[in-house]
Amino acid sequence: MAAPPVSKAAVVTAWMPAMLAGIVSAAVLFAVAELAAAFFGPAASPFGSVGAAVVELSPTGLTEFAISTFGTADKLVLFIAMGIAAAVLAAGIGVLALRNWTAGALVVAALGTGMAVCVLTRAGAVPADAIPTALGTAVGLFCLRWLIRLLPGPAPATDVAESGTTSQRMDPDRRRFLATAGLMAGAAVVMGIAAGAVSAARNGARQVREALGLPAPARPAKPLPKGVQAPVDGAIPFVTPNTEFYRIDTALFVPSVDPAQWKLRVHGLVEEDFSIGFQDLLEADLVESYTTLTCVSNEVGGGLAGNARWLGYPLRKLLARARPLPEADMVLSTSVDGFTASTPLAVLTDARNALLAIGMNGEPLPLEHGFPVRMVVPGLYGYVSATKWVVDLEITRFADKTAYWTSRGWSDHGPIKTASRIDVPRDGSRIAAGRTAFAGTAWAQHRGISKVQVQLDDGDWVDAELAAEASVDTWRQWYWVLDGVSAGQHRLRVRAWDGDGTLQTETPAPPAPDGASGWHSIEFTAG
Ligand SMILES: Nc1nc2c(c(=O)[nH]1)N[C@H]1C(S)=C(S)[C@@H](COP(=O)(O)O)O[C@H]1N2
Ligand SMILES: [Mo]
Repeated sequence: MAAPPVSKAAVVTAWMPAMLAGIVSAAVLFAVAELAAAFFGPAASPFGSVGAAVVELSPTGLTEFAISTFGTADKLVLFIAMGIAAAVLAAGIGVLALRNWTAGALVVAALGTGMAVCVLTRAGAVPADAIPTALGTAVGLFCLRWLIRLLPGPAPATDVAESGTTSQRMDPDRRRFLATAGLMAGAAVVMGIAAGAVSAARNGARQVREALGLPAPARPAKPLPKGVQAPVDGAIPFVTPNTEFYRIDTALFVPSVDPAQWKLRVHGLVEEDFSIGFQDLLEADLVESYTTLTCVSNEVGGGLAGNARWLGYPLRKLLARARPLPEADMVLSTSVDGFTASTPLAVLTDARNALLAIGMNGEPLPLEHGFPVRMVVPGLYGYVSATKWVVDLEITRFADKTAYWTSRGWSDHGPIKTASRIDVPRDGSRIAAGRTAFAGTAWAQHRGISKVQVQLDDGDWVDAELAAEASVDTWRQWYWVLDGVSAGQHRLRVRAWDGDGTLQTETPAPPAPDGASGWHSIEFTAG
Protein backbone atom coordinates (compact mmCIF):
# COMPACT_ATOMS: atom_id res chain seq x y z
CA MET A 1 0.00 0.00 0.00
CA ALA A 2 1.44 3.39 -1.02
CA ALA A 3 1.81 6.01 1.72
CA PRO A 4 -0.63 8.89 1.33
CA PRO A 5 1.00 12.24 0.40
CA VAL A 6 2.06 14.25 3.44
CA SER A 7 0.95 17.86 3.54
CA LYS A 8 3.24 20.61 4.82
CA ALA A 9 0.66 21.50 7.45
CA ALA A 10 0.73 17.95 8.79
CA VAL A 11 4.51 18.08 9.16
CA VAL A 12 4.31 21.36 11.05
CA THR A 13 1.58 19.91 13.29
CA ALA A 14 3.80 16.95 14.03
CA TRP A 15 6.63 19.33 14.93
CA MET A 16 4.55 21.40 17.28
CA PRO A 17 5.22 19.36 20.40
CA ALA A 18 8.98 19.50 19.72
CA MET A 19 8.76 23.26 19.22
CA LEU A 20 6.85 23.55 22.46
CA ALA A 21 9.48 21.42 24.21
CA GLY A 22 12.17 23.80 22.95
CA ILE A 23 10.34 26.93 24.04
CA VAL A 24 9.44 25.58 27.49
CA SER A 25 13.02 24.41 28.08
CA ALA A 26 14.34 27.83 27.06
CA ALA A 27 11.91 29.48 29.48
CA VAL A 28 13.22 27.24 32.27
CA LEU A 29 16.81 27.97 31.23
CA PHE A 30 16.33 31.74 31.49
CA ALA A 31 14.21 31.57 34.64
CA VAL A 32 16.78 29.44 36.49
CA ALA A 33 19.66 31.56 35.24
CA GLU A 34 17.99 34.90 36.09
CA LEU A 35 16.90 33.68 39.51
CA ALA A 36 20.44 32.50 40.28
CA ALA A 37 21.87 35.70 38.77
CA ALA A 38 19.89 37.78 41.26
CA PHE A 39 22.39 36.54 43.86
CA PHE A 40 25.43 37.53 41.79
CA GLY A 41 26.67 40.81 40.31
CA PRO A 42 24.77 42.78 37.63
CA ALA A 43 26.75 41.19 34.78
CA ALA A 44 25.55 37.70 35.76
CA SER A 45 22.15 38.07 34.07
CA PRO A 46 22.43 36.25 30.74
CA PHE A 47 19.44 38.09 29.28
CA GLY A 48 20.85 41.46 30.33
CA SER A 49 24.36 40.65 29.17
CA VAL A 50 23.25 39.32 25.79
CA GLY A 51 21.09 42.44 25.41
CA ALA A 52 24.04 44.65 26.30
CA ALA A 53 26.22 42.78 23.80
CA VAL A 54 23.54 43.22 21.12
CA VAL A 55 23.46 46.97 21.80
CA GLU A 56 27.23 47.17 21.75
CA LEU A 57 27.66 45.17 18.55
CA SER A 58 24.72 46.72 16.68
CA PRO A 59 25.71 48.97 13.83
CA THR A 60 25.42 52.62 14.91
CA GLY A 61 22.65 53.21 12.38
CA LEU A 62 20.49 50.60 14.06
CA THR A 63 20.88 52.02 17.58
CA GLU A 64 20.19 55.51 16.23
CA PHE A 65 17.13 54.19 14.48
CA ALA A 66 16.01 52.52 17.71
CA ILE A 67 16.47 55.68 19.78
CA SER A 68 14.75 57.91 17.22
CA THR A 69 11.87 55.48 16.61
CA PHE A 70 11.21 54.15 20.09
CA GLY A 71 12.81 56.91 22.15
CA THR A 72 13.12 55.93 25.76
CA ALA A 73 11.10 52.72 25.11
CA ASP A 74 14.06 51.39 23.11
CA LYS A 75 15.09 49.00 25.89
CA LEU A 76 11.63 47.47 26.16
CA VAL A 77 11.53 47.01 22.39
CA LEU A 78 14.93 45.33 22.49
CA PHE A 79 13.82 42.91 25.21
CA ILE A 80 10.62 42.03 23.34
CA ALA A 81 12.61 41.44 20.15
CA MET A 82 15.11 39.28 22.07
CA GLY A 83 12.25 37.29 23.61
CA ILE A 84 10.74 36.61 20.20
CA ALA A 85 14.11 35.69 18.72
CA ALA A 86 14.84 33.35 21.64
CA ALA A 87 11.43 31.65 21.27
CA VAL A 88 11.91 31.09 17.52
CA LEU A 89 15.42 29.75 18.07
CA ALA A 90 14.24 27.50 20.91
CA ALA A 91 11.41 26.10 18.76
CA GLY A 92 13.94 25.22 16.07
CA ILE A 93 16.24 23.59 18.60
CA GLY A 94 13.29 21.53 19.87
CA VAL A 95 12.71 20.10 16.39
CA LEU A 96 16.42 19.49 15.88
CA ALA A 97 16.68 17.74 19.26
CA LEU A 98 13.75 15.48 18.41
CA ARG A 99 15.39 14.37 15.17
CA ASN A 100 18.96 14.27 16.44
CA TRP A 101 19.44 14.67 20.17
CA THR A 102 23.22 15.09 20.02
CA ALA A 103 23.00 17.88 17.47
CA GLY A 104 20.31 19.65 19.50
CA ALA A 105 22.28 19.33 22.72
CA LEU A 106 25.42 20.65 21.06
CA VAL A 107 23.59 23.72 19.78
CA VAL A 108 22.23 24.41 23.28
CA ALA A 109 25.71 24.02 24.77
CA ALA A 110 27.15 26.35 22.14
CA LEU A 111 24.49 28.99 22.83
CA GLY A 112 25.05 28.63 26.58
CA THR A 113 28.76 29.18 26.01
CA GLY A 114 28.00 32.22 23.87
CA MET A 115 25.83 33.68 26.63
CA ALA A 116 28.58 33.02 29.16
CA VAL A 117 31.00 34.93 26.92
CA CYS A 118 28.56 37.87 26.86
CA VAL A 119 28.37 37.73 30.66
CA LEU A 120 32.12 37.53 31.16
CA THR A 121 32.87 40.41 28.78
CA ARG A 122 30.58 42.86 30.63
CA ALA A 123 32.28 45.67 32.52
CA GLY A 124 32.89 44.59 36.10
CA ALA A 125 32.17 40.88 35.47
CA VAL A 126 33.99 38.29 37.57
CA PRO A 127 34.40 34.61 36.53
CA ALA A 128 31.75 33.47 39.04
CA ASP A 129 29.18 35.55 37.15
CA ALA A 130 29.07 32.76 34.55
CA ILE A 131 27.70 30.27 37.11
CA PRO A 132 23.99 31.24 36.72
CA THR A 133 24.22 30.91 32.94
CA ALA A 134 25.92 27.51 33.23
CA LEU A 135 23.36 26.34 35.78
CA GLY A 136 20.43 27.56 33.68
CA THR A 137 21.82 25.94 30.55
CA ALA A 138 22.25 22.62 32.35
CA VAL A 139 18.71 22.67 33.76
CA GLY A 140 17.27 23.78 30.42
CA LEU A 141 19.06 20.96 28.64
CA PHE A 142 17.77 18.48 31.20
CA CYS A 143 14.18 19.69 30.65
CA LEU A 144 14.58 19.48 26.90
CA ARG A 145 15.86 15.90 27.21
CA TRP A 146 12.96 14.99 29.47
CA LEU A 147 10.32 16.47 27.18
CA ILE A 148 11.82 15.03 24.00
CA ARG A 149 11.81 11.57 25.64
CA LEU A 150 8.06 11.89 26.16
CA LEU A 151 7.58 12.44 22.43
CA PRO A 152 7.16 9.58 19.97
CA GLY A 153 10.24 10.53 17.96
CA PRO A 154 10.50 11.51 14.30
CA ALA A 155 7.37 9.96 12.83
CA PRO A 156 7.38 8.04 9.59
CA ALA A 157 5.34 9.74 6.91
CA THR A 158 2.26 7.55 7.42
CA ASP A 159 2.06 8.32 11.13
CA VAL A 160 2.24 11.97 10.35
CA ALA A 161 -0.67 11.75 8.00
CA GLU A 162 -2.74 9.79 10.46
CA SER A 163 -1.92 11.93 13.44
CA GLY A 164 -4.82 14.16 12.43
CA THR A 165 -7.12 11.81 14.30
CA THR A 166 -5.08 11.61 17.50
CA SER A 167 -5.98 15.12 18.52
CA GLN A 168 -9.56 14.11 19.08
CA ARG A 169 -8.79 11.31 21.51
CA MET A 170 -5.63 12.31 23.28
CA ASP A 171 -3.42 9.35 24.06
CA PRO A 172 -1.88 9.10 27.54
CA ASP A 173 1.67 9.82 26.21
CA ARG A 174 0.56 13.04 24.77
CA ARG A 175 -1.28 13.98 27.93
CA ARG A 176 1.81 13.24 30.00
CA PHE A 177 3.93 15.39 27.67
CA LEU A 178 1.57 18.34 27.91
CA ALA A 179 1.25 18.04 31.68
CA THR A 180 5.05 17.96 32.10
CA ALA A 181 5.55 20.89 29.74
CA GLY A 182 2.82 22.80 31.56
CA LEU A 183 4.44 22.16 34.94
CA MET A 184 7.81 23.29 33.66
CA ALA A 185 6.31 26.43 32.13
CA GLY A 186 4.56 27.19 35.42
CA ALA A 187 7.81 26.70 37.32
CA ALA A 188 9.55 29.03 34.88
CA VAL A 189 6.97 31.76 35.48
CA VAL A 190 7.25 31.39 39.26
CA MET A 191 11.06 31.50 39.12
CA GLY A 192 10.92 34.49 36.79
CA ILE A 193 8.75 36.42 39.22
CA ALA A 194 10.99 35.38 42.09
CA ALA A 195 14.04 36.58 40.14
CA GLY A 196 12.47 40.03 39.80
CA ALA A 197 11.53 40.13 43.49
CA VAL A 198 14.95 38.97 44.69
CA SER A 199 16.89 41.46 42.58
CA ALA A 200 14.61 44.29 43.70
CA ALA A 201 15.06 43.30 47.35
CA ARG A 202 18.79 42.97 46.93
CA ASN A 203 19.09 46.38 45.26
CA GLY A 204 21.00 48.02 48.06
CA ALA A 205 21.35 51.27 46.14
CA ARG A 206 17.60 51.92 46.19
CA GLN A 207 17.40 51.47 49.96
CA VAL A 208 20.51 53.50 50.68
CA ARG A 209 19.27 56.28 48.41
CA GLU A 210 15.97 56.50 50.23
CA ALA A 211 17.72 56.90 53.57
CA LEU A 212 20.32 59.37 52.29
CA GLY A 213 20.15 63.02 53.29
CA LEU A 214 21.98 65.54 51.14
CA PRO A 215 24.28 68.12 52.76
CA ALA A 216 23.45 71.79 52.37
CA PRO A 217 25.42 73.40 49.56
CA ALA A 218 28.31 75.67 50.53
CA ARG A 219 27.19 77.82 47.60
CA PRO A 220 23.44 77.48 46.88
CA ALA A 221 22.04 78.14 43.44
CA LYS A 222 21.15 81.71 42.62
CA PRO A 223 17.38 81.92 43.20
CA LEU A 224 15.46 81.72 39.95
CA PRO A 225 14.45 85.19 38.76
CA LYS A 226 10.72 85.86 38.65
CA GLY A 227 9.30 85.22 35.26
CA VAL A 228 11.44 82.31 34.03
CA GLN A 229 8.17 80.58 33.34
CA ALA A 230 6.26 81.76 30.25
CA PRO A 231 2.79 82.93 31.41
CA VAL A 232 1.02 80.66 28.97
CA ASP A 233 -1.17 77.63 29.69
CA GLY A 234 0.61 74.46 28.62
CA ALA A 235 4.13 75.90 28.74
CA ILE A 236 6.49 73.22 30.05
CA PRO A 237 7.82 73.58 33.61
CA PHE A 238 11.06 75.59 33.70
CA VAL A 239 12.54 73.04 36.12
CA THR A 240 11.89 69.52 34.92
CA PRO A 241 10.62 67.24 37.70
CA ASN A 242 12.97 64.26 38.19
CA THR A 243 10.25 61.80 37.23
CA GLU A 244 9.72 63.59 33.90
CA PHE A 245 13.37 64.09 33.05
CA TYR A 246 14.31 62.31 29.82
CA ARG A 247 16.52 59.27 30.24
CA ILE A 248 19.06 58.11 27.67
CA ASP A 249 21.76 55.52 28.30
CA THR A 250 23.07 52.20 27.11
CA ALA A 251 22.30 50.46 30.43
CA LEU A 252 19.64 47.78 29.98
CA PHE A 253 19.36 47.43 33.73
CA VAL A 254 19.94 50.46 35.87
CA PRO A 255 23.28 49.91 37.63
CA SER A 256 22.98 49.52 41.37
CA VAL A 257 25.91 51.27 43.02
CA ASP A 258 26.23 51.34 46.79
CA PRO A 259 27.63 54.75 47.81
CA ALA A 260 29.64 53.05 50.56
CA GLN A 261 31.48 51.07 47.88
CA TRP A 262 31.66 53.93 45.38
CA LYS A 263 35.07 55.26 44.49
CA LEU A 264 36.22 57.65 41.80
CA ARG A 265 39.72 57.19 40.45
CA VAL A 266 41.39 60.26 38.96
CA HIS A 267 44.50 59.36 37.00
CA GLY A 268 46.35 59.52 33.68
CA LEU A 269 48.36 62.48 32.46
CA VAL A 270 48.47 64.13 35.87
CA GLU A 271 51.02 65.01 38.49
CA GLU A 272 48.96 63.38 41.22
CA ASP A 273 46.53 60.53 40.89
CA PHE A 274 44.09 59.85 43.69
CA SER A 275 40.73 58.34 44.54
CA ILE A 276 37.81 59.83 46.39
CA GLY A 277 34.86 58.14 48.09
CA PHE A 278 31.26 59.25 48.51
CA GLN A 279 31.89 60.47 52.05
CA ASP A 280 34.59 62.82 50.71
CA LEU A 281 31.98 64.38 48.45
CA LEU A 282 29.45 64.73 51.25
CA GLU A 283 32.04 66.58 53.31
CA ALA A 284 33.33 68.81 50.50
CA ASP A 285 32.18 72.34 49.66
CA LEU A 286 29.37 71.56 47.30
CA VAL A 287 27.81 74.00 44.88
CA GLU A 288 24.42 74.07 43.33
CA SER A 289 23.45 75.30 39.88
CA TYR A 290 20.78 75.01 37.23
CA THR A 291 21.92 73.32 34.04
CA THR A 292 19.90 72.16 31.06
CA LEU A 293 21.00 68.78 29.68
CA THR A 294 20.40 67.89 26.05
CA CYS A 295 20.87 64.67 24.12
CA VAL A 296 22.63 64.79 20.77
CA SER A 297 19.94 62.40 19.45
CA ASN A 298 17.25 65.03 19.97
CA GLU A 299 15.43 65.79 16.73
CA VAL A 300 14.37 69.34 15.88
CA GLY A 301 11.36 70.00 18.12
CA GLY A 302 12.09 66.88 20.22
CA GLY A 303 11.92 66.40 23.97
CA LEU A 304 15.34 64.97 24.84
CA ALA A 305 16.26 67.97 26.98
CA GLY A 306 15.63 68.68 30.64
CA ASN A 307 16.55 71.31 33.19
CA ALA A 308 17.44 70.59 36.81
CA ARG A 309 19.12 72.07 39.87
CA TRP A 310 22.24 70.03 40.37
CA LEU A 311 24.26 69.71 43.56
CA GLY A 312 27.86 68.66 43.24
CA TYR A 313 31.55 69.27 43.50
CA PRO A 314 33.20 71.41 40.83
CA LEU A 315 35.17 69.23 38.42
CA ARG A 316 37.51 72.20 38.01
CA LYS A 317 38.62 71.81 41.64
CA LEU A 318 38.97 68.05 41.39
CA LEU A 319 41.16 68.42 38.30
CA ALA A 320 43.17 71.19 39.91
CA ARG A 321 44.08 68.72 42.64
CA ALA A 322 45.28 66.22 40.02
CA ARG A 323 47.30 68.88 38.13
CA PRO A 324 46.99 67.72 34.51
CA LEU A 325 50.17 67.66 32.42
CA PRO A 326 50.44 70.25 29.64
CA GLU A 327 49.91 67.70 26.83
CA ALA A 328 46.53 66.54 28.23
CA ASP A 329 43.46 67.85 26.41
CA MET A 330 40.67 65.40 27.32
CA VAL A 331 39.07 63.66 30.28
CA LEU A 332 37.76 60.18 29.59
CA SER A 333 35.05 59.39 32.12
CA THR A 334 33.92 55.79 32.61
CA SER A 335 30.77 54.52 34.24
CA VAL A 336 30.46 51.41 36.37
CA ASP A 337 28.92 49.60 33.38
CA GLY A 338 31.66 50.54 30.96
CA PHE A 339 30.12 53.52 29.14
CA THR A 340 32.70 56.21 28.36
CA ALA A 341 32.60 59.88 27.41
CA SER A 342 35.43 62.11 26.21
CA THR A 343 35.20 65.69 27.46
CA PRO A 344 37.53 68.53 26.48
CA LEU A 345 39.75 69.29 29.47
CA ALA A 346 39.41 73.02 28.77
CA VAL A 347 35.64 72.87 29.29
CA LEU A 348 36.07 71.11 32.63
CA THR A 349 38.64 73.59 33.91
CA ASP A 350 37.14 76.93 32.82
CA ALA A 351 34.82 78.97 35.02
CA ARG A 352 31.57 77.18 34.16
CA ASN A 353 29.73 74.96 36.65
CA ALA A 354 30.89 71.55 35.45
CA LEU A 355 29.94 69.29 38.34
CA LEU A 356 30.52 65.91 39.78
CA ALA A 357 26.88 65.82 40.82
CA ILE A 358 25.21 63.92 43.67
CA GLY A 359 21.90 65.80 43.85
CA MET A 360 19.14 66.61 41.39
CA ASN A 361 16.37 69.05 42.31
CA GLY A 362 17.01 68.62 46.02
CA GLU A 363 17.13 64.82 46.03
CA PRO A 364 19.95 62.32 45.69
CA LEU A 365 20.31 61.46 42.00
CA PRO A 366 17.55 59.07 40.97
CA LEU A 367 19.02 55.62 40.21
CA GLU A 368 18.34 55.99 36.49
CA HIS A 369 20.00 59.40 36.43
CA GLY A 370 23.29 58.12 37.78
CA PHE A 371 23.08 57.44 41.51
CA PRO A 372 25.26 58.02 43.41
CA VAL A 373 27.47 60.26 41.24
CA ARG A 374 27.40 61.59 37.68
CA MET A 375 28.89 64.38 35.62
CA VAL A 376 26.96 67.46 34.49
CA VAL A 377 28.69 69.86 32.11
CA PRO A 378 26.92 72.98 30.82
CA GLY A 379 27.19 73.45 27.06
CA LEU A 380 28.00 69.92 25.90
CA TYR A 381 25.69 67.17 24.73
CA GLY A 382 25.29 64.33 27.23
CA TYR A 383 27.19 61.75 25.18
CA VAL A 384 30.49 63.66 25.59
CA SER A 385 30.02 64.88 29.13
CA ALA A 386 27.21 63.63 31.34
CA THR A 387 28.52 60.21 32.44
CA LYS A 388 26.17 58.63 34.99
CA TRP A 389 27.35 56.12 37.63
CA VAL A 390 30.82 57.57 36.97
CA VAL A 391 33.73 55.70 38.60
CA ASP A 392 36.84 56.71 36.67
CA LEU A 393 38.33 59.89 35.23
CA GLU A 394 41.36 59.43 33.04
CA ILE A 395 43.13 62.59 31.99
CA THR A 396 44.35 61.87 28.49
CA ARG A 397 44.43 63.17 24.89
CA PHE A 398 41.87 63.14 22.08
CA ALA A 399 44.69 61.82 19.90
CA ASP A 400 45.09 58.75 22.14
CA LYS A 401 41.61 57.66 23.24
CA THR A 402 38.06 57.54 21.93
CA ALA A 403 34.83 57.05 23.88
CA TYR A 404 31.64 54.99 23.52
CA TRP A 405 29.86 57.13 20.91
CA THR A 406 32.89 58.82 19.40
CA SER A 407 34.23 55.42 18.40
CA ARG A 408 30.88 54.83 16.67
CA GLY A 409 31.16 57.77 14.33
CA TRP A 410 29.77 60.61 16.46
CA SER A 411 31.70 63.84 16.59
CA ASP A 412 34.44 63.90 19.26
CA HIS A 413 33.57 67.43 20.40
CA GLY A 414 29.91 67.88 21.20
CA PRO A 415 29.00 71.54 21.84
CA ILE A 416 25.22 71.97 21.98
CA LYS A 417 23.75 73.62 18.91
CA THR A 418 21.33 76.52 19.36
CA ALA A 419 17.81 75.14 19.29
CA SER A 420 14.28 76.46 19.63
CA ARG A 421 11.02 74.64 19.95
CA ILE A 422 7.28 75.36 19.89
CA ASP A 423 5.53 73.71 22.86
CA VAL A 424 2.11 75.44 22.66
CA PRO A 425 0.07 74.57 20.71
CA ARG A 426 1.06 70.99 19.90
CA ASP A 427 1.77 70.10 16.31
CA GLY A 428 -1.43 69.02 14.58
CA SER A 429 -3.74 70.37 17.27
CA ARG A 430 -6.95 72.36 16.93
CA ILE A 431 -7.32 75.62 18.81
CA ALA A 432 -10.04 78.24 19.13
CA ALA A 433 -9.81 81.09 16.60
CA GLY A 434 -9.21 84.56 18.00
CA ARG A 435 -6.76 85.54 20.73
CA THR A 436 -4.03 82.94 20.92
CA ALA A 437 -0.93 82.45 23.05
CA PHE A 438 2.04 80.56 21.64
CA ALA A 439 4.93 79.39 23.79
CA GLY A 440 8.07 77.37 23.63
CA THR A 441 11.62 76.81 24.73
CA ALA A 442 15.00 77.75 23.29
CA TRP A 443 18.49 76.75 24.38
CA ALA A 444 22.13 77.34 23.61
CA GLN A 445 23.80 76.23 26.82
CA HIS A 446 26.69 78.31 28.08
CA ARG A 447 26.04 80.94 25.41
CA GLY A 448 22.46 81.79 26.39
CA ILE A 449 19.54 82.90 24.25
CA SER A 450 19.32 86.57 23.21
CA LYS A 451 16.38 86.62 20.79
CA VAL A 452 13.58 84.39 19.53
CA GLN A 453 11.43 85.10 16.49
CA VAL A 454 8.31 83.41 15.18
CA GLN A 455 6.64 83.42 11.81
CA LEU A 456 2.95 82.66 11.24
CA ASP A 457 2.25 81.23 7.80
CA ASP A 458 4.09 83.41 5.26
CA GLY A 459 4.03 86.53 7.41
CA ASP A 460 7.04 88.51 8.61
CA TRP A 461 9.29 87.16 11.32
CA VAL A 462 8.42 88.92 14.55
CA ASP A 463 10.16 89.03 17.93
CA ALA A 464 8.64 86.78 20.58
CA GLU A 465 8.62 87.81 24.25
CA LEU A 466 11.51 86.26 26.16
CA ALA A 467 10.85 84.91 29.64
CA ALA A 468 13.50 85.78 32.24
CA GLU A 469 16.92 84.17 31.89
CA ALA A 470 18.09 82.03 34.82
CA SER A 471 21.62 81.70 33.45
CA VAL A 472 23.36 81.10 30.15
CA ASP A 473 23.50 77.41 31.11
CA THR A 474 19.75 76.90 31.15
CA TRP A 475 17.08 76.96 28.52
CA ARG A 476 14.88 80.03 28.13
CA GLN A 477 11.19 80.18 27.51
CA TRP A 478 9.49 82.45 24.97
CA TYR A 479 5.88 83.34 24.21
CA TRP A 480 3.89 85.30 21.69
CA VAL A 481 0.32 86.46 22.06
CA LEU A 482 -1.68 87.22 18.96
CA ASP A 483 -5.01 89.06 19.05
CA GLY A 484 -6.57 87.25 16.19
CA VAL A 485 -5.78 84.01 14.44
CA SER A 486 -8.14 83.46 11.51
CA ALA A 487 -10.06 80.22 11.23
CA GLY A 488 -8.31 77.58 9.14
CA GLN A 489 -4.95 75.80 8.76
CA HIS A 490 -1.81 77.56 9.93
CA ARG A 491 1.87 76.98 10.22
CA LEU A 492 4.13 78.48 12.87
CA ARG A 493 7.93 78.55 12.72
CA VAL A 494 10.48 79.55 15.34
CA ARG A 495 14.15 80.50 15.34
CA ALA A 496 16.55 81.70 18.02
CA TRP A 497 19.75 83.66 18.41
CA ASP A 498 22.33 82.66 21.00
CA GLY A 499 23.99 85.01 23.45
CA ASP A 500 26.74 85.76 20.93
CA GLY A 501 24.09 87.00 18.48
CA THR A 502 24.42 84.03 16.16
CA LEU A 503 21.23 82.81 14.50
CA GLN A 504 20.50 79.11 14.83
CA THR A 505 21.21 77.08 11.69
CA GLU A 506 18.28 76.94 9.26
CA THR A 507 19.66 74.02 7.22
CA PRO A 508 18.12 70.79 8.47
CA ALA A 509 20.57 68.12 9.64
CA PRO A 510 19.89 64.78 11.33
CA PRO A 511 21.23 64.11 14.86
CA ALA A 512 24.32 62.19 13.66
CA PRO A 513 27.17 63.01 13.91
CA ASP A 514 27.01 66.21 15.99
CA GLY A 515 23.37 67.15 16.69
CA ALA A 516 20.29 68.03 14.65
CA SER A 517 19.78 71.49 13.16
CA GLY A 518 16.91 73.28 11.44
CA TRP A 519 14.04 75.54 12.45
CA HIS A 520 11.10 73.90 14.20
CA SER A 521 7.67 74.35 12.67
CA ILE A 522 4.23 73.09 13.57
CA GLU A 523 0.84 73.04 11.91
CA PHE A 524 -2.43 73.72 13.68
CA THR A 525 -6.02 74.44 12.85
CA ALA A 526 -7.90 77.40 14.32
CA GLY A 527 -11.69 77.57 14.47
N1 LIG B 1 26.78 55.62 32.19
C1 LIG B 1 26.20 56.29 31.19
N2 LIG B 1 26.10 57.62 31.27
C2 LIG B 1 25.52 58.32 30.29
C3 LIG B 1 25.02 57.67 29.14
C4 LIG B 1 25.14 56.26 29.07
O1 LIG B 1 24.74 55.62 28.10
N3 LIG B 1 25.72 55.60 30.13
N4 LIG B 1 24.42 58.41 28.16
C5 LIG B 1 24.72 59.83 28.07
C6 LIG B 1 23.80 60.54 27.22
S1 LIG B 1 23.88 60.18 25.57
C7 LIG B 1 22.96 61.50 27.70
S2 LIG B 1 22.06 62.46 26.65
C8 LIG B 1 22.81 61.73 29.14
C9 LIG B 1 21.36 61.66 29.56
O2 LIG B 1 21.25 61.83 30.93
P1 LIG B 1 19.87 61.54 31.64
O3 LIG B 1 19.48 60.14 31.29
O4 LIG B 1 20.07 61.76 33.08
O5 LIG B 1 18.89 62.53 31.05
O6 LIG B 1 23.53 60.79 29.89
C10 LIG B 1 24.82 60.51 29.42
N5 LIG B 1 25.45 59.68 30.40
MO1 LIG C 1 22.51 61.57 24.49
